[in-house]
Order: sequence, then structure tokens, then C-alpha cells
Amino acid sequence: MTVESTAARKPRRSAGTRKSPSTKPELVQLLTPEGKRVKNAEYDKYVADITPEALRGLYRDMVLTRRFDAEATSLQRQGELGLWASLLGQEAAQIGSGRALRDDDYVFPTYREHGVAWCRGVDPTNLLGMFRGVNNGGWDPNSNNFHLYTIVIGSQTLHATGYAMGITKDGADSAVIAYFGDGASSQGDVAESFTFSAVYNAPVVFFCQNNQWAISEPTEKQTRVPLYQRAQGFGFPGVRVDGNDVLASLAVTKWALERARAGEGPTLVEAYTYRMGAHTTSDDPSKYRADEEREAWEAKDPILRLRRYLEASNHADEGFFAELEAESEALGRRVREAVRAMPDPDRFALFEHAYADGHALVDEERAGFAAYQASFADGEGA
Ligand SMILES: Cc1ncc(C[n+]2csc(CCOP(=O)(O)OP(=O)(O)O)c2C)c(N)n1
Ligand SMILES: [Mg+2]
Repeated sequence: MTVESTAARKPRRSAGTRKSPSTKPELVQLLTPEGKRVKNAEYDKYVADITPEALRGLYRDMVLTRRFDAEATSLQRQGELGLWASLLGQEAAQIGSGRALRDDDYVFPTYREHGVAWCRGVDPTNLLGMFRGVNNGGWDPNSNNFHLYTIVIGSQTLHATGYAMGITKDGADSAVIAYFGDGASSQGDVAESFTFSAVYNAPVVFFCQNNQWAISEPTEKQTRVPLYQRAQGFGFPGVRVDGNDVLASLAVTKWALERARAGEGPTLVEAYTYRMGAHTTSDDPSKYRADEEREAWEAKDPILRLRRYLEASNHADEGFFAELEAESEALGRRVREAVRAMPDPDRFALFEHAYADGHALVDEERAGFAAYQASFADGEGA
């Protein structure tokens, strides 16, 4: 990497949108946006044994994940969910990395890893309870080795590191993967987890989905170097992969997991991708980014590129795509019905679990809330 000498330059008053000073970063890509398979001496072997059936499986995973995500966005617009964080555009990064995992590996997600949840076998309807406000999670993390969604940006990288250090102490050969975003890379927690995992040689893969935005902040505001290069300073390898290429995401994550299992310590994978939708349903990206940017990334759509490859190599026929379309619609219906049928929680559950043995202040607040509820004509509250 070429880094300009900062000492030689005059200080700038506002360097906020200055591009990172580096040569063009290397990007691992196995499928071009046009769906052409390109050779890669280092990573081809990690997908060498992939069958046409497995390729169709990856395509199915991405299509169903996108369908589920679209349904959730609609449900929020219809007032059935309080909020939704869409993964639109990030399907390949999530399905590729998710399918690289073994059942005994452990995943620490953010709040956007719906595709990874799908790969872990978490029922998609379980992801929606928290966004509807009827529960605090919705699944048992240990059933699928998929931790609950984490909203406190970057904190799950520390949980993942601690868990990975525990795996080493147990003498197991499983691995951990921590998902986080480009914005999260600026958090102290992430730097601390890099330090700890490096010096303890913890079997953890840091999977950063650089979707170019942290709400309205572009990646240029997070870093002066390509994010994958950060790893070097902590003493472990970093790789940038085309996050819209499901094959490359699968291959690179397999490589990183193998390193972890072999006792070679952490790896940083930067999946270079794009958040095609809003940050969440509370956000309006038209306020801070240009339509042309989104359009340029639409041309690199992860689902379209695998479809092109499947068609060009005769690995899938019209019947496959038609069946999948029907399966998508059925999934949408199932999700819609499940959300509408979710029972409202007991309002007083709000006061439970704040203290193990109760607390006078909580008792007072509970009584105040009960009085408020009773003040309505039907005694049922608002
Ligand atoms: C510690 C903390 N600070 C701030 C926030 C508010 N917040 C929620 S999402 C977000 C941006 C995260 O961006 P990024 O890490 O790139 O992930 P993305 O949402 O793009 O997937 C922020 C600042 C938070 N949830 N936690
Ligand atoms: Mg981001």
C-alpha cells in the first residue's frame, strides 16, 4: 500500500470527505457482475467441489431472504412492525459467509443479519418479534448457535472474542464469526476485540459488511485506509472480498474459518457491498445520497449475477425459477400471517426482570402504571 506522507502536506481544515490514500485495494471476486466465473489461484479451491445443486441452493437462499426482507419492510409500512432494518443488497455477503459455517460454529450478528439467520435455521418469523415490540429477542441462541441481534454497535465483536477464547480453553476446533458494519469499525469495542483476539490467537472471523454507509455517514468518514488493511496493524490478515459475489464470500469465509480451526488466530474479512435500501424504515436515504450511486450498485446485484451464471452454465432451468417464485410467495404469506397472529405481551411484563429480588421504585412505577391503565373507561389502557 502506498501511503502519502501526511507530514509533507499542509493540514486541511476539513478532511471529512477526502478519499482514503491508498493504491486500488485488491478485491477477491469469483463471479463478475455479468455472471462470468473468473479464476482465482488462492480461493478457487474453497469452492472447487461445489455442485450445481449447491449453487441453486445459494440462489434459493438469497431469493427467499430477499423475499422475507421485502415482506418485513411492507409489514412495517402497514403498521405491523415498529421498525425494520433491511438487508437489501447484502444477500451474497450473508449467504456466502453463512453457508461457510459449520453447525458447531457460533455466530454473533448485528441487527441486519437476516440472511445469516436463515442459514442457521432460525425461523424468519422469529426475527420479527423484537421489531414488533412483543419480545426482546425471539429465539434461543443456543439452539442454532446464533446469538440474539445486537443493537449496541460493535459490542458483539467483544462477545465473539470472549466466546472464541473460551473455545480455545475447551480445546474444541469450532470457530466464531462476528458480523459488524463499516460504521462499527470506528468503535473502541471493535479495536479492543482485535487486540484481544490477536494476542490470544482466538479462533474468530471478523466479518465486516462494508455497505458504504453508517446511517448517513459514508465510509470515508470512518477510515483513511481500506478497512481490511486495519487488521495488519493488529497482527492478523485482512482480505477484501466482493460482498455481492456469493461464491467469493463463501470461499473467503471458508479460508478464514479454516485458519481459525487450525489455531492460526483471527482474520478480518471486509465484504465490500452496498446497502440498497434505507438504514432502517425510519431513515430516508434520499436526504444524503444520490440516486446514481444506488443505480451503479444495482448493476452489481448479487442475485442477478448468480442467476446469469446459473443460466449461462445450464445449471438451472425455467422450472427451477418458477418453483422458487411460488416458494417465495408462500414464504411471504406465512410471514405475514405469523406476524399478525403474534400475541401482545402482558403489559406488566415491562416491570419484570429489572431486579432479581424486586425494588421499591419498580413497585411504585408498576402501581402508577396500573392506576393509569384503570383510568380508561374499559380499564384496558390505550
Ligand atoms: C454504541 C452505539 N452508538 C450508536 C448507535 C446508533 N446507530 C445505530 S445503527 C448505526 C450505524 C451503524 O453503521 P454500520 O456499522 O455501518 O452498520 P449498518 O447499519 O450499515 O449495517 C448507529 C450509529 C448504536 N446503536 N450503538
Ligand atoms: Mg454500514
